[in-house]
Amino acid sequence: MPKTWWRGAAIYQVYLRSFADGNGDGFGDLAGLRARLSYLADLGVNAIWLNPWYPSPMADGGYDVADYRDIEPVFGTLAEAEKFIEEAHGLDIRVIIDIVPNHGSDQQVWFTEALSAGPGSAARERFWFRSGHGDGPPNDWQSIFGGPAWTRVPDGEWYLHLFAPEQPDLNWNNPEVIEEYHDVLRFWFDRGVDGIRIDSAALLIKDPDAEPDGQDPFTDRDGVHEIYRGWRRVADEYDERILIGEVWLPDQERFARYLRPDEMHTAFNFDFLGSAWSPASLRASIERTLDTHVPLGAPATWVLSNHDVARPVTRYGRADTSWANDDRRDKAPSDLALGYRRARAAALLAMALPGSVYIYQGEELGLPEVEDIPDELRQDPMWTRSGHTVPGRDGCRVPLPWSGSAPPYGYSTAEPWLPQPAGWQELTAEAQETDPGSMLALYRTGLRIRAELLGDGTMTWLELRDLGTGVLAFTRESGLTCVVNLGPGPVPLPPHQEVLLTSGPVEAGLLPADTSAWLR
Ligand code: TEU
Repeated sequence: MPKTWWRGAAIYQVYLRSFADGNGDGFGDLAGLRARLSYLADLGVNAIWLNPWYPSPMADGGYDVADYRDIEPVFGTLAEAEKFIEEAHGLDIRVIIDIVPNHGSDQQVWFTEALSAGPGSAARERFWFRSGHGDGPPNDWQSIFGGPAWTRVPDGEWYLHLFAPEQPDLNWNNPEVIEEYHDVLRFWFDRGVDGIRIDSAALLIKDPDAEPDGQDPFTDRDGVHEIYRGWRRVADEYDERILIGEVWLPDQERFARYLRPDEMHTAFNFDFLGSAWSPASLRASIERTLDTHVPLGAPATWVLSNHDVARPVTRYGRADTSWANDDRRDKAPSDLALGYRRARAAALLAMALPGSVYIYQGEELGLPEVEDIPDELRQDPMWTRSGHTVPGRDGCRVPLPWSGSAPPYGYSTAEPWLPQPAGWQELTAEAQETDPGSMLALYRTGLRIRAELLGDGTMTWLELRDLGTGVLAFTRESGLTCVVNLGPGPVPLPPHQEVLLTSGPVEAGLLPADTSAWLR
């Protein structure tokens, strides 16, 4: 298996709208990102993944793409994007972009053409237009954001949207759709992009007319794999370009099918992200992950957060550590001090495991989920589509605090598009920069050690039975041992020559509860 950059990479996710604002309009942009590239180089990441940066009406934070071959003016220009790619490469940082193939935007030319061309037209064949049943939709499918998955157009037909009505689903049985995306991939590969994150990758094949056939009507249908075989052939026309799938599937065996050698290179490990903070659950998830990845020769990925889930500091501070921020309001309050300790321990665990690791912007600052955004400022379509019962994902998308003692904390010179909480002055990059005990320092040191001793490869569990069932420990080929104490009380560290890094204070050789250590 050739060793290539992505197999053990540390990949930093930039949610551009909230990273840094370079032109003073309250929205993050490419100018802001380019000005902060040295921060990411100092952090020690190997690649940046950017959420969609294309022209978009922003009905779903840019996942409603109006033109796949240009840049959203609020973010900058195509020329700036090209400069950014060049500058990142100059710092030895690869660039991964987000492609959204399941749906476009209702403002995309294809969709406006389909509307005016009318029923039965070739333009409508690029989407899923159907006549309804009487006055109702063609079937009872529900949108993932809530409400019906069909919307009626003035001439009486309905179109399918698994997400918001502004995101009409594309028809992947249509060869024109397949060709279009091959061309879009080449457009960006030709501009130096190193990898593609494939949005909602398991949903592309669907058949609203079919009789039930034992498969889910739109998730993980067998035909979807042929699409990625085609994408892989395009990626393989270039040197070391990769495909990363956003594949949410509870079944690891089904998940692994996307990683067969002629499909995607890697996919996000949501099984690990969804694991409870318990030794049995984490160990089982790690084992399941490696059991399905190793036989395929595909490296695992380790993900603790992204722009769709509650931030680790907040979810690990609750008895229910599940990621979902799409459940009802009025959750039990989170013990943020506990969550912070566990998030630090989890970071060292994720960074030590074999494969690549993802860091979502703000994770390295230990930001909590912002749960008290005023209702009238919420932007996520989940909030409106659920009839204001599901708060949605804005709480993990709040603009980053960079410096200073009050909002907007150096993020912008204007009012940020989502408000930042008071009290984040201790969480700014500036405040953490000089504090060796900060989350930022932990990530920096962790990533530095990781580059030398961790990443791609294998691991061996250490059975430390005398320490009870609350401890997970494993060694890597380099000799580094990672010990995570998930039990209720302190445990003695196993024999070692050197303590390389710990997520919390270790005194008299005792590793406290909810703490990780890297030993040699
Ligand atoms: O997410 C796919 C997806 O299934 C999500 O809706 C997920 O279930 C939800 O966010 C969990 O809270 C991708 C993107 O990551 C997400 O931001 C987009 O909204 C969605 O696709 C539509 O493009």
